[in-house]
Amino acid sequence: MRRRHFLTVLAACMLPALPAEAKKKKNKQKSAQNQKAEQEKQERARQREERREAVKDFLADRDKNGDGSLTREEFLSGAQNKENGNQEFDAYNKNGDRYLTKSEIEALLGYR
Ligand SMILES: [Ca+2]
Repeated sequence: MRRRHFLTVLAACMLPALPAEAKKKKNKQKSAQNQKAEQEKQERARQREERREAVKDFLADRDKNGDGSLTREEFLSGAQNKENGNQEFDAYNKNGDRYLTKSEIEALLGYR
């Protein structure tokens, strides 16, 4: 009887602790998830920045009028081989207009 009483008291003491522990564990999981999400977000931002820089570098000596896109003439000015350059321009000029846009240049640089 005495032992049973002891166990009842012990259980009563432990009960409030259990939800608190569970909550702590949940919070820990949540914070790990948040941390992971934050890391992924930072990684995406880093990749975006890397793409942006790569396009900027690619445009730097080619985009003569600085409009952020390349005409065929601008594109060919940086090409070693004009014939290959023409084919490359056509291959990456997805919408067939007169320019390679930033997203088309990203594709050309292997980012899409
Ligand atoms: Ca241009």
